[in-house]
Amino acid sequence: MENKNYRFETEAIHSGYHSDEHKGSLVPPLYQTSTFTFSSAEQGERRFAGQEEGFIYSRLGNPTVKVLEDRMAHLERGEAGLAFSSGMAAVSAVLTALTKTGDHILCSQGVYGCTFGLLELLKSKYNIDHDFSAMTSSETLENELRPNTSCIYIETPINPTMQLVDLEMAASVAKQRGIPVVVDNTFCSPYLQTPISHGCDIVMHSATKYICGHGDVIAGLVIGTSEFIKRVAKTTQKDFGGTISPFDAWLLLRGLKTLPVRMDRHCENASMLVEYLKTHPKVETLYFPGFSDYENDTKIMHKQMKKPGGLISFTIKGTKETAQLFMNHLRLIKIAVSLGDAETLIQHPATMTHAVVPKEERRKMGIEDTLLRLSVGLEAWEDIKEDLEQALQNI
Ligand code: LCS
Repeated sequence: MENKNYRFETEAIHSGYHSDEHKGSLVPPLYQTSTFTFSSAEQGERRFAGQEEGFIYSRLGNPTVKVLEDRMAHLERGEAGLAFSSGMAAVSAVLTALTKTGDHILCSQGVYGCTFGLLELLKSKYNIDHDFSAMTSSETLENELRPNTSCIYIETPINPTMQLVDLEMAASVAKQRGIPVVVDNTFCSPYLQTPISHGCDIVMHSATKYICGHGDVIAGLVIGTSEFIKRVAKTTQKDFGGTISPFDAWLLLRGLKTLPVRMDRHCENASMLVEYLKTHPKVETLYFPGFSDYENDTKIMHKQMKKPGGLISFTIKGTKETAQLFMNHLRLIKIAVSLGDAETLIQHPATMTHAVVPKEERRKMGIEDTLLRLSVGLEAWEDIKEDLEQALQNI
């Protein structure tokens, strides 16, 4: 594509790919190969020494994967991107690149259950400590930073409680201390939020979700400065080896083309369902950016998000068993973890995505036993509503 800045919808289809470099193929070709041949022993030596550009071995780089990495860097407003075999491979490569034994990570008040598990593992095995912070103001955030804090790690909206963190505020505090802010942008995708344009340093994704959009890939992505991405590519990605397969990268490129169209529909459907759920007598509390009681969330949403997104969390009046009974009555909506797919999915965080988080910690994060998380799909919203309605009538 020519060197011009197009709008997001156009960049999602074209950026990072030049068909003239690939025999005119409209779609980026799938280089399903583990390795690349050298024309001579000397060429192999030069490539390994970094004296000549070119591919070596698909764990170290692959042309299909490179298109995905360049496209995502563009969409996230970063300098460079790196693709991984899962979101957790991306999180662990970033956190281990940014820390050493004795360091401390300051983390948003909630995170995905396996990210919590990774933080616990880093603490018990490598003495890399962490704290959770509500991050409600620059004063509280400053007070919670320790001399050995080596990065701030943020999910916004937080999985699954949907609280928001003010990215500009976090970035300005971190800048004064010279430490990077890492943002897990999985819930928004770059269509709804670009943390780098709010001063944050590193963005990561579980690409399994909205980036893929079709529920058929597990993958992760990291975007940051060229210097940081190069460092991760040569260390915690290359040596831990959480590399994406070329076919999965190819599927993600296909998914990305429709990201804006899909996100608009996810968001429209979610807003309609929020309207329905917010006054339902069997729903206790609803968590959705702009609708929740969290202090300042509406202001933060308008500042950094294009739209509130496609995920709704809510508590059911009753007990854990009432919540489970409700799930069991659903017919169209599937009981499954993951999110961002065409199919509407529902899950019970306390016993599923956040079951690894001890009950006391779950409470602090706001994950009650009656909390459910709905990933609103692309079906007709009326059909999703009717399914919710009949299941709510049955409890
Ligand atoms: N970050 C966030 C915010 C996530 O929601 C997940 C997975 C990950 C990272 C890890 O990505 P993965 O390795 O699975 O690609 N979240 C899940 C969820 O909420 N339900 O199932 C998986």
